[in-house]
Amino acid sequence: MNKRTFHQSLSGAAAAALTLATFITASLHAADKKLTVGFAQVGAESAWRTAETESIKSEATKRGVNLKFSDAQGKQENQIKAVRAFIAQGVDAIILAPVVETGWEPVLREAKRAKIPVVLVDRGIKAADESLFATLIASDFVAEGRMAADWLAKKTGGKASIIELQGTPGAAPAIDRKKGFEEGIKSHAGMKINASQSGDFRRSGGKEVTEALLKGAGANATAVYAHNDDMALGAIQALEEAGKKPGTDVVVLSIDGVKGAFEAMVAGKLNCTVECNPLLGPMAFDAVEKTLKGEKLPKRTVVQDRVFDASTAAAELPNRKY
Ligand code: GYE
Repeated sequence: MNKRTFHQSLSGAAAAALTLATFITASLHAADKKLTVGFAQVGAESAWRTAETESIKSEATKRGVNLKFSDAQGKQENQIKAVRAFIAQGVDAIILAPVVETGWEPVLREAKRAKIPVVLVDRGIKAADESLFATLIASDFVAEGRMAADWLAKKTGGKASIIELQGTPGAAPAIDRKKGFEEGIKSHAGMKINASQSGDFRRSGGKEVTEALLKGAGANATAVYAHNDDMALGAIQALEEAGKKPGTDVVVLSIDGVKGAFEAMVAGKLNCTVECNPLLGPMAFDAVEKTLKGEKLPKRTVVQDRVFDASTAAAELPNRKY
């Protein structure tokens, strides 16, 4: 090799090394690329929801995900706007906790067109085209309603005149918890819902509605069934103000299993809560990562729940994570 060719091959090697270095940096960069995920949350109506928000936010931090968070203040139109904004910003994926079941197709079609996968958490939707979302991670609300009814039937020997406090109208957990409960009491002739109204999953709603119903169709109620703990806690206040003893005169049961419910059970004012796990962050981001890798997900993952009543509340309280 003469001097010249030696120099030439040396610079060739240098160029090749440089290309390789650029390639490695670029691929490392790609592997490092932070995911950007939009989370369209319902609002902050209950302790359950605050726990869910916290779970998603902390899991995003843990995984180094850049999370864009939107609180829709309980309004579907705000959630739709948030999803559209996420699409416009070109996020990698969207996590949606849909406030109501219907009316999602148009905006989900926009996400699909933009090739942005949507992971539904906690509440389901009604959509003929299931390809509009990657997966749904949620509890079985019909089963929760049935568990509540079964517990109440056992507790009361199948005799109860019931006030039902419904969740947000049109929301999957409100529709399904009503359905499951009604199915559960059907075989007990002595159990009847005498009054039923929405308290919008809020403590204030539970209190106001119970106050009103105690003056009317629910005057002789022996039980209050609330679609969530916050409304039950509101109902407890209303019952006390009406001179009744919640937990004793009137059996109170609800769904969620938040700390406040366990405290009320320990105080003897709430009789039972059916757990509904809000700590969905880890599962939601597992789903996001898998779907972005092109893995096929099950259309639905059911979160398992348990029934807790006053007899075990004190022992369970220190273990509660939300
Ligand atoms: O039970 C209630 C909340 O969607 C499962 O929404 C959730 C429900 C939860 O406001 O407390």
